[in-house]
Amino acid sequence: MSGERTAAIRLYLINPCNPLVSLTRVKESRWNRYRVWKPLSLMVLAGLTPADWEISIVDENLGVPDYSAMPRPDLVGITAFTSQANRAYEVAAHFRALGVPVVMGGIHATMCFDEVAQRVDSVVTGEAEGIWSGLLEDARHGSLKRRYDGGLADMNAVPLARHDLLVGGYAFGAIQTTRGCPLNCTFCSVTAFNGTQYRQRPIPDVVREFRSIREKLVLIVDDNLIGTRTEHIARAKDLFRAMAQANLRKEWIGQATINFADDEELLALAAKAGCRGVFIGFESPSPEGLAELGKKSNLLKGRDFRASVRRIQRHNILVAGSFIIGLDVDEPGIGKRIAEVAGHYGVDNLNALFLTPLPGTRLWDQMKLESRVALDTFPEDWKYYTLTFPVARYKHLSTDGIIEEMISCDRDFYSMPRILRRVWSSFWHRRKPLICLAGNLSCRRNLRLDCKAYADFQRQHGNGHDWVKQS
Ligand code: B12
Ligand code: SF4
Repeated sequence: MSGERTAAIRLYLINPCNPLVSLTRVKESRWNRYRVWKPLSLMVLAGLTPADWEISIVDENLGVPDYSAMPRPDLVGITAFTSQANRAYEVAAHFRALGVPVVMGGIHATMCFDEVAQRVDSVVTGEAEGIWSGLLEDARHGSLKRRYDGGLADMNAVPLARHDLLVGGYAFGAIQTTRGCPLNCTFCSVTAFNGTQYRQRPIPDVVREFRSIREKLVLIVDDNLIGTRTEHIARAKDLFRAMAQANLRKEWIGQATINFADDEELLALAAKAGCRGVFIGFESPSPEGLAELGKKSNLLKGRDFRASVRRIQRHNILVAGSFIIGLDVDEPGIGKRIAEVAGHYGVDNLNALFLTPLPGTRLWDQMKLESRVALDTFPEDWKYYTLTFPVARYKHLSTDGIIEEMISCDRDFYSMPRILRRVWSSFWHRRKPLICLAGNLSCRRNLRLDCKAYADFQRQHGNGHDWVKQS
């Protein structure tokens, strides 16, 4: 872009797809529609953009458009998780070949600045609130800098996201009420990216933004919706009270640590504010595993996970439990063990993932040091960093072995008798048996697709990178 322009300036904000990501396989199961989520980062960027920019948000998860048939933009902004980096570079190359400047931001750009800087015109590291309007001014004058570092934003500066720009095609809307996480688990990027300081948006902003969301169902994307300290919980209660009082008529799901279960008033307020489901990271069935991952909050002495899950469910809130396979303490049989433990805890859904070193995490540093990052032909291999492929060398499990563990975990947990038992329990406790059934059947159906993806992966990568064989 060169020279000053007074007419509207065209900005494309793009969320690249990853063809290997099962979450978007809507065709295979209608219920997968409920797993395609809105790219909130781009709606926030749009909220920060002055009115004289004409903005189009493109979410490739809904289908890859024919960019050459679209009007030429003046500037392209791309967001990407690590698993989307390859596709992000393809999109960037397309527009750069047309002479359109490309800016990339988000978690991958922040963690892998050097790699990204080689492929786009300008890289934004950190949160965008403090630098986006200046960047747009620079773009307008044809003087984009190579790097803008937004650091951590002041939560008063977080704009209302432009929910009006992405309508149709989604089952859930999305909103954020806090950033950062007071915990610092070894495998997680959140603390490295958003900091340990737990920052909360002003409650009136959240309520106002909620009102602008069209969808009845909403994902609250916060990594840790309630926090850990007394003052965090007090704020969460205030937020839920304000949401209930505003009579938003929304139902929402969120992410929290297991301490969500420890406060009856908090649970009652969350349910009243529309909470219908919560993702909880249990991570490992053993205290040794939890210690290895630095998940201190789950190590509380005397914690009874089963009773905690029940307490949450009593408020008509579904619990989806997440576990990780591939820890140094994990031995053959871990898959079945996780399925058993998740069944014992009584979670409604189980999400088991492979231990994955994501750039910028402590796990990454450790595995790099020990030469255990197996799939390291970057950027090509980033597409496997979805947590659904074994990309590392695992201490007691070969590549084939860990895949078998994952399959046996899912097969056990999603076996028909176990699904029916869960649905019956949900019915008996007057919860939501139909939603429980649909969610479980959808996961069971996806298992077949996962097995095919593993077979393709094994064909391409074999067992050549096994740690077990080498050590
Ligand atoms: C919601 C969410 C999802 C949704 C995605 C919704 C979507 N389409 O965006 C779902 C559930 C689908 C999902 C899936 C996955 N996720 Co996820 N997800 C999140 C979560 C919790 C919130 C993201 C969000 O909306 N944040 C709110 C926005 C406002 O913040 P933001 O994205 O950081 O954007 C700000 C800045 O980064 C910057 N910015 C961002 N993009 C751009 C672009 C430009 C041009 C500019 C200038 C600036 C900029 O400006 C924004 C405003 O400050 C994050 C954690 C987190 N704190 O970010 C994990 C997170 C991003 N996910 C993660 C992972 C690993 C995954 C998966 C790979 C695995 C999994 N099973 O969870 C999959 C794969 C997805 C894929 N397509 O490949 C990791 C990513 C780490 C990494 N290095 O990539 C995170 C950080 C969580 C973690 N524990 O480590 N995820
Ligand atoms: S509690 Fe969750 S969001 Fe917080 S550091 Fe651990 S895994 Fe990340």
